[in-house]
Amino acid sequence: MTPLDQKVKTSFDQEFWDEYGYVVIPNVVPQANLQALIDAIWAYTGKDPHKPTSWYQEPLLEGAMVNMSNAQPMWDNRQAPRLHEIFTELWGTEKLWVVLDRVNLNPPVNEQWHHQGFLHWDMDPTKPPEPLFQGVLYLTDTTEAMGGFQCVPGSHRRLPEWQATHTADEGTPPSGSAGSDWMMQIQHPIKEWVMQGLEAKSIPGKAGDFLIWNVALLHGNGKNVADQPRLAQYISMSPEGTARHRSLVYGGEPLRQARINSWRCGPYPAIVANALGVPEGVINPWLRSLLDNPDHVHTLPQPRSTPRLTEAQLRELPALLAARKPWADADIVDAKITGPQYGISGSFLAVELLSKQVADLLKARFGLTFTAEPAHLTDLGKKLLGLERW
Ligand SMILES: O=C(O)CCC(=O)C(=O)O
Repeated sequence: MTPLDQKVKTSFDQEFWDEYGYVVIPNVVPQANLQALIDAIWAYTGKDPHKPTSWYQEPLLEGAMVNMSNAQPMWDNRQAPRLHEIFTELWGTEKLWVVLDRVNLNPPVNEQWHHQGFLHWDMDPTKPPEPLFQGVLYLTDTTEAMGGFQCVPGSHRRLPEWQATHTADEGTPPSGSAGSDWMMQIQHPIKEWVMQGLEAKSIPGKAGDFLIWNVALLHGNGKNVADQPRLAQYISMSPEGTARHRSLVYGGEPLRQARINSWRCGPYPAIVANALGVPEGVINPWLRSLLDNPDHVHTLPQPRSTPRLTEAQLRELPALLAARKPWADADIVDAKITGPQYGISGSFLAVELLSKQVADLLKARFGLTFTAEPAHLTDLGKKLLGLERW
């Protein structure tokens, strides 16, 4: 029996879940947590909720995703006991790890931001779905027009029908289409088949609502045609010792260490960002780009606030980094390679490890002082991370 077959769920309407493939549970975290995370997202991105022009500055990533992962308010939501109760019911075990996922800030479309929304699966649609659950926490009241979560209700039941009547080859997107990318924004044969007679629906919600969906549900987020940005945090849990990356990954001890490292190194990108005078959300893609192309070290991101480093230190920094080559350190290279196996946290880990190396270099060379306290974890949070075992 898989967890999906269990019929005893007290948190939500089982019939609705079976029929539509998602369910909304209200008030899963205290309202104060929501505001703390909203403030943290604005600070991370360097945007101002009251200045719409700032919403369209960098970082503005595909899907309106924001790559923050270890901020204290994110952990405060992840370790909210109510959320753990819900996933305990779903999985039939309390021994869970939380997915080290990210947040979303989707501003209204305009001439700079054309996000039309997307629908996709985070699984291989030619393979039978695993009993996996994904979740999104609404940080603000979100109307249908705001580009929040959208899905094709019932598509989770149609997908196995497609699989029963087609071969995997028939699911291959035509060459030249973007159907094989994870967003599946353009034509994809399985998506088209599954959607016949069904409709995409935007799911509105109140601040503090938690929407859980079945991994087999065609889902994504929408086009924001309102006047306020959509803000949300992705939260999911899977059994201890696993991560979610298209399918369930059993990572054992290396995965546990990677997760702990990610949490421990979580404060360092902000330290580097402050040293350079840019928001953390701008330093993140720059550090990420060094992993692929170290030549990017010669172009520092433009300061947006007063850097902690002096002008002379900033001038010296590229040559210093080019000589030290922290991106070539074995643990960083390893984290980059193994990233996909660890789900989203793996790709973050390489950046976090790199930022620690850079911060340590700034300390050794320029005497930069800092404290790097990882997010505070409750007893539950320690288990949900893997710092302590269940
Ligand atoms: O932004 C959303 O609510 C949907 C996110 C999504 O598609 C995903 O996490 O896979």
